Amino acid sequence: MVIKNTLLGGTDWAAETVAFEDLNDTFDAVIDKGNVGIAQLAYKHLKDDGSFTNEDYLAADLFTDADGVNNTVVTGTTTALYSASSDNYTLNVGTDLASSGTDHYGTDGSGGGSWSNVSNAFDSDDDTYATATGYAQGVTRWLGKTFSSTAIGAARYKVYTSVAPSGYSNPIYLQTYNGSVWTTVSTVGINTGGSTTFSGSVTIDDTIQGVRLFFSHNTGSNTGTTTDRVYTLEYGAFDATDVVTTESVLTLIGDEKFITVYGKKDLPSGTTITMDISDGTTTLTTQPLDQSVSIATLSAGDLDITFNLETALTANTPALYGYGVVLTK
Ligand SMILES: [Ca+2]
Repeated sequence: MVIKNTLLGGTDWAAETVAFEDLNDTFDAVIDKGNVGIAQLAYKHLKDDGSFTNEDYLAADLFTDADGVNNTVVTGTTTALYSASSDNYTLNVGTDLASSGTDHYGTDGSGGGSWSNVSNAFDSDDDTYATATGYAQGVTRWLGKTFSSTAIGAARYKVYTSVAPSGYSNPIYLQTYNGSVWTTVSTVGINTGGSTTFSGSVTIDDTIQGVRLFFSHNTGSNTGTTTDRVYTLEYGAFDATDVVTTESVLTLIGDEKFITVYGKKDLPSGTTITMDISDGTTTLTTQPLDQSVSIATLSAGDLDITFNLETALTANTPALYGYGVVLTK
C-alpha cells in the first residue's frame, strides 16, 4: 500500500514511500498540540496554589510582582510597563505628552496650603517634585494637566505623602478628565500613617482631556499638617513595541524537540504577543504562543524567553499576566 499525503515532507516521497522519521515528526507535532493545556495547568497551579517549582519539562510564572513569583523576569532589560494594581505587563508610555498641556492644580479645604514648583512634576526627573503642605483634615489636593482631546494609552507616576499618624488615611487616586468631570481610573495608594512613596503606572486606554493625581485625605480628626508631593506624572500613547524578558525558566538538556508556551493575556484589537526563545546562544525569534514550536535547533543551556508585546493601534495595549511552559523530548 502506498500512503499519499502531501502534508508529509521528506525526500523519500519521490520513491512513493514515506520515511519513518517523517511520520514520527508528524505524529510528534500532532501530539504536541495538546500541550497548551498542560502549559496552562502549570500557570493555573501557580496562580491557585501560590507556588510552583520550575523543573525539568514544566515551568510557570505569575506577575503578582514585577519579577514574577518564580523570579524569572529580568526587570533591568524589560521595557514593558509593570502594573502592581493589575498584576500584568503592558506597553509602556510612548512619547511623554506632559511637557505640553495646561497645568491643573489646587487644594480644597481650610488651611490646606498651596502647590509650589508645579513644573517639577512634568520635567521627566524622578528626583524633583511639586509640593504642598498644610492641614489635612477635610482637605483635598490635586495636580495634573488638561489638554485637547487626545488618545492616551498609559500614565506613569511617583508621589509622596506624609500623614499625621493618628486617625488619618490618605487615598491617592489617578483620575482622568472627559471635558466635564474627573473620574478615578486607579487607586495609586492609600497611606494610613507615616511617610510613603508610591510609584507605578496605570493603563488608561481612552481619549481624554486631562490627567491628574488626587490626594483625598478623606478621613480622621487629626488636625496635624501633611505634605504631598508629585515627583512625576507622565502620559501618552503606547509604544509600538516593548518586551518582557525572562531568563533561566528551565534548563535545556539539548535533546528537547518542542516547546509550548501558554500566555495568560489580553489581546485587544491590533495587538499581539510573540516570543523569542533562546538557549543563551541560539535564538528563535517571533514565535507564537499557545502552540508547539520546534526547538530542535537549540542546544543545552538556560531557557530564556523574551515576550514581545506589540500594537498597531497606539490606543491599545496587550497585557501579559503570566505564562506556563511545557518542553517535549
Ligand atoms: Ca520631577
